[in-house]
Amino acid sequence: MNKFITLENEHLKTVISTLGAGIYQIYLKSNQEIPVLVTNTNPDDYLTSTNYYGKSIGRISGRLFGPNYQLNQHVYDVECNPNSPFMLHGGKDGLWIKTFDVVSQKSDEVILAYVDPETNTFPGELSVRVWYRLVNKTVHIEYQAQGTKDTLCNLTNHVYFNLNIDGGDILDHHLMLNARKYNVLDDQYRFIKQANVAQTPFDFIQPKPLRNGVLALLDTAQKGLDHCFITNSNHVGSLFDPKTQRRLNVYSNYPSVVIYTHNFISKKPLNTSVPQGVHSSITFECQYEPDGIHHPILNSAILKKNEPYHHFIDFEFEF
Ligand code: FUC
Repeated sequence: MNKFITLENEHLKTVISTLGAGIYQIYLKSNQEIPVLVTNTNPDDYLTSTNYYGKSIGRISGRLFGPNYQLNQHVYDVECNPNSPFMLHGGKDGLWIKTFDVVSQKSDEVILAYVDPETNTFPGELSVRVWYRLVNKTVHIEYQAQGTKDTLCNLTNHVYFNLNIDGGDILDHHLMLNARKYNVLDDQYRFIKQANVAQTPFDFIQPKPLRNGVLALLDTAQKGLDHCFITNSNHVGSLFDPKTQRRLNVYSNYPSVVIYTHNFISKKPLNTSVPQGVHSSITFECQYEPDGIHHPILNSAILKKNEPYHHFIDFEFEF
């Protein structure tokens, strides 16, 4: 049974769900409580949405292509999504749909835990802890995991940001990414090669409005940004809304980030006036590169038996 848990300090209020160890909403506390996440208006829709609003994603994030992968001379079958050549975001039994236990809780922090059982796709049990902590104007996320066998592990969070939800879509938000390379994808999202962002719609080395980059990709299979950027700093990037002067700075010790501009529709009601949520918001899915096990140039996301997995993502707000 899911529980919603509210964390609060003098600057932020955050609503956490035990189902999917997710973030349902983040409020900036100024003269009013300002929501900055696009999400389902109905909490029940949020719990089962395959747009993964705010959810913790794992064991793998992004697409793991089938029919299988090899690890330690053993071939593991990939349980692909229906009518897909890949598993997306851990598949139908991914962490996004699992109910986590509350291990400890204070007014401004909570630790959630879940033990993911062995499956045909993922060897060994994986003990996962997700720690949410409010520190001044930062939502701090820590992922800890440990497996009983060598396995794949690539955990992230899937919140959709809009710093001015009442202002419509995010195409006039300014994005900056500390990333000089991105992963080129084919129409099925298979990794093709790494390429420089310079002089492409993926060049956000200098902050610029999202509009031109997103609209230049409308005719692609991705219909906008839905790509992995190779970051060259713990400061992943920043999002700025010129109308409200609000800013989000993202920090992580992951080597890459998938940026997704909500290019596909939501069939369920959202807290935005943008029709079906298209381009209403943007994710910063900090992670290892998707499908890395199949491409030696990428990080494989292999977690060795009993090796500690420890990553963080910080969402720091200026307002
Ligand atoms: C796929 C992913 C995106 C996002 C969306 C809900 O398109 O590539 O990153 O998770 O699903």
